[in-house]
Order: sequence, then structure tokens, then C-alpha cells
Amino acid sequence: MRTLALMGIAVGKKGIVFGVANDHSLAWYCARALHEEGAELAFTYQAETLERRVRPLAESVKSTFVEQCDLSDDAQIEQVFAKLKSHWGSIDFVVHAVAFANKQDLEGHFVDTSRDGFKLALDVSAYTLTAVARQAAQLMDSKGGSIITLTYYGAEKVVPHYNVMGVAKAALEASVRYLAADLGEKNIRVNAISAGPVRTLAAMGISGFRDMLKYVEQRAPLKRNVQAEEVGKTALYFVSDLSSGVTGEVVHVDCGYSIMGM
Ligand code: 0WE
Repeated sequence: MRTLALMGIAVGKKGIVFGVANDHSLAWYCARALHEEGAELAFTYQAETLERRVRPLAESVKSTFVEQCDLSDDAQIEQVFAKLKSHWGSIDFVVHAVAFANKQDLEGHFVDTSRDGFKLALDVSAYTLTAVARQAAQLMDSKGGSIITLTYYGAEKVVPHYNVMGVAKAALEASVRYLAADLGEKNIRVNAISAGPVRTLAAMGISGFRDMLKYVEQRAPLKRNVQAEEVGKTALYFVSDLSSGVTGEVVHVDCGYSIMGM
């Protein structure tokens, strides 16, 4: 828990968080930071098997909205926003922390990516932001809102084995800019947080992940890895009025790793 209390900068804000898998998820750290500053939260989980992990977490932050939503299905996205509309009427923010590629596509060479593997990674990891943003925009009132997604340095530079996920994150970052341009007139801001590597479920089972953490620690200006709480604090900034003039941006929360040329 953060000990420094700010000033309830998310009080009165209501929003939905996509992508909590367990208590290590960056989506969860975003949710916690928002809750601590007074936000009200709704959660979804992708598959039934995740419900028993997500529901207790949601309840621990006083959430009264927990629904299944597989973002690869347009009907489920429409349904969850319809339920959210009857629950709250309007929302102020969305946290999108969702990605998937086939394990085999994160192990070999990018050149071997199949058409189906490419489609799946781009669909789940990039298109879902647009699908969610379109629905969310209809639930945001004249005050506007804030849409946040998570990305990674592998969108910008080649990170060994990140492969098709790098291409998907590049599409996601471009989507952030086009969505920001479209939704700006409704005062809806769209931004991405490019987080340094963190030990989450999504990162586990990736061979050599421990070595990546060591590599970053040695080279990052801050000489350490990023903490999940720091990603949460940045989400709080993007939801709050502190970032009212910022949209279409990709902010690196990576202890400075990405600025280094050598
Ligand atoms: O975006 C990610 C991970 C996304 C991810 C992870 C998995 C693992 C299990 C997407 N799809 C899957 N599919 C699975 O079956 N990161 C930023 C974490 C990550 O993943 C890497 C990394 C880093 C960092 C994969 C290879 C190299 C570096």
C-alpha cells in the first residue's frame, strides 16, 4: 500500500478495468491506485477460470460490478457496456490491459509467424482497444473521460522473442493516436503507458525473463526495474485532472531504460 496520500484526485470518477488476471496484474495495480484515490471500479474477467481470482480482488476494493467479458467477441463487449450503462449511467475512465499471442509465436523467430497467429495477436492486443473505446465513448458524458492502455518497448525496438507482440503493440500505439484524434472533440483523452518488464502472469513462463530483469536493472538510468505501483500511479495521473492537457501520448514508465542508445 502506498503511504503517501494525495488528495482524493479520483474521487467521483467511475470506470472499468479490463485485464486483471491475478494480484500481480498491472491492471490490478492501476485499479488499486485509482481506488486509493477515491475512484469507483468495475471489473471484467476473460474466462470463467479467472472469476475466482478476480471477484475477491474486486470485492476488496468495494466493486459491485464484476462480469465476464471476452474482448475477442463484439457481442460480449456490447453486452458488458449495456450492463455498465444500467449500473452507473455514465463512466469516466477505462483501463485496457489486455494482450495475447500464441506461446509459440513468442519463442521462435518473428519471420515464422503464421497468418492465424498474427491475426490473433493483433485482434486481442490491438483491435480490442478500438472496440472498447467506441463503446466507452457512448457512456462518457459531456465532461469527457480518459482511456488508458498498456504497451511495451518491443513496439519501438526489436526485443528478442517479443516478435508478433511487438507488431501488435506498434498497432496499439498508433491506435492510441488515431483514437485520441477522433475522441478529442468529446474531451475523451486516450493514452498509453509503456511499462518496463514486471513479473506478472503474462511475463511468467517466458524463457529468459529473469535475465531480462537483470539486463534492465544494469542499464536503466535509475539502476532498477520499475515497480507495478509506479505503473498504477501513472494510470492515476491519466485518469485525474493532472493530465488534462495530455492525449495521444505514450509515456514510458521504465526507469528510463528506453532513452539509452548504448
Ligand atoms: O506484453 C507482454 C506479454 C504479453 C503476452 C504474454 C504471453 C505469455 C503466455 C502475450 N501473450 C502471451 N501468451 C502466452 O501464452 N509483455 C510486455 C511481457 C513480455 O513478454 C515477453 C517479453 C516481455 C517483456 C515475451 C518475450 C520477450 C519479452
